[in-house]
Amino acid sequence: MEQRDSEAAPPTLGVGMVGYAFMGAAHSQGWRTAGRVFDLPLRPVLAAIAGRDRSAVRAAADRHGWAAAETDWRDLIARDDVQLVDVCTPGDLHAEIAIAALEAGKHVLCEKPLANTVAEAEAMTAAAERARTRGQLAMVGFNYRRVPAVAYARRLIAAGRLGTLRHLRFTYLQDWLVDPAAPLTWRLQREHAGSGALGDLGAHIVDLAQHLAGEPLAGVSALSETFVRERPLAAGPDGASTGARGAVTVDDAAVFTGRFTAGALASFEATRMASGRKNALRFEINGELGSIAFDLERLNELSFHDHTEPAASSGFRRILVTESDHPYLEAWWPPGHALGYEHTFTHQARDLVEAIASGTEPAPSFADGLQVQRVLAAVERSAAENAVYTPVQPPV
Ligand code: SOE
Repeated sequence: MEQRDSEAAPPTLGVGMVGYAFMGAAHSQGWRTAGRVFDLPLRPVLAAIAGRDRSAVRAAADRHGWAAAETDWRDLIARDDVQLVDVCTPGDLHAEIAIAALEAGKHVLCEKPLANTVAEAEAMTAAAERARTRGQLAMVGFNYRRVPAVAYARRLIAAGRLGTLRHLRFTYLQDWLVDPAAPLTWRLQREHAGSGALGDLGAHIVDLAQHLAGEPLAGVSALSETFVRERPLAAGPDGASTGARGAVTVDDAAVFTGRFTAGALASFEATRMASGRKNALRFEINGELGSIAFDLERLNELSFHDHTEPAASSGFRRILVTESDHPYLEAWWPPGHALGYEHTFTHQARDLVEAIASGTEPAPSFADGLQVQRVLAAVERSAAENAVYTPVQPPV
């Protein structure tokens, strides 16, 4: 970190990012805007971005505002102007890059899910714990915690407004794999993605459920399915289809139930086969004193039912989460001037920068990411055992 050169300019935090596809673009936006929207103790500087293809990574650097481009992530980690490494690659590279960055003395932000396996996530968490003793921090990118309405839901639950929780109902529905002609990208290959809808979407809702409940899941029971088992290989570099096909080696959908230690029951559904649903992350949580409901497709709103009110006039009411005392909103627009998906990445960057400046553990930590990974592994194990009981006719 550089020294302050005047009272007005905070010291800088050099960021290096590996990967520049969808998540790379989203994280770039977060790093670009966080220091302009919030008064941060450190000013993020987009120092360098890494990717294997020289011209593509240079184009990404220009488009997203990175000062330099590297074609080897090891060179990015070695740069003196990089103090934080942001890992936005497919899951199979998370562990190697994150551990190397931590061992090189950098802070790390890693996209979700933390890893492809529990063993990788354990190694990453151990590396993060060692790095912590040297003052470096590591965070996993579960960005939906940073939707203001979700952060406000957490506040209501923590303040006891729902009382003891009984039900947590989560779905995350997309439809980009409904078409059997959709190509076989890395997200459909176990060696790259670890799992399918489960790791990609299920990881988000498991993290949110545990975050909102304030405790980890104690057990799960699951079913999963790969509805389309073979797909055309992604087109070659010239864009032309090769005609070849390959096996889908991950789940298209996972449905599971869970139990929290304090007694609440949870249900989860993660699928990329829900025709008509684009990015529908929804939840409803019912407690003895009230309920909340949220839908990412209406992300500025939170529904709240206060069950302590007289029954005749109570019911779900819509809270427009755009007031300046709602989470993160102090820095944005006047009430009613809505936020969107991309703001979650600005909030994520802000929270990590503040944690680094104050030396406090960021959340979700790698240990939180490992906990989610353990739940995903338990879901896969339960689904593989396929303990489905056939309804039996009562004896006559
Ligand atoms: C793709 O399915 C995806 O981009 C996920 O990888 C993200 O984590 C989710 O936020 C949106 O959908």
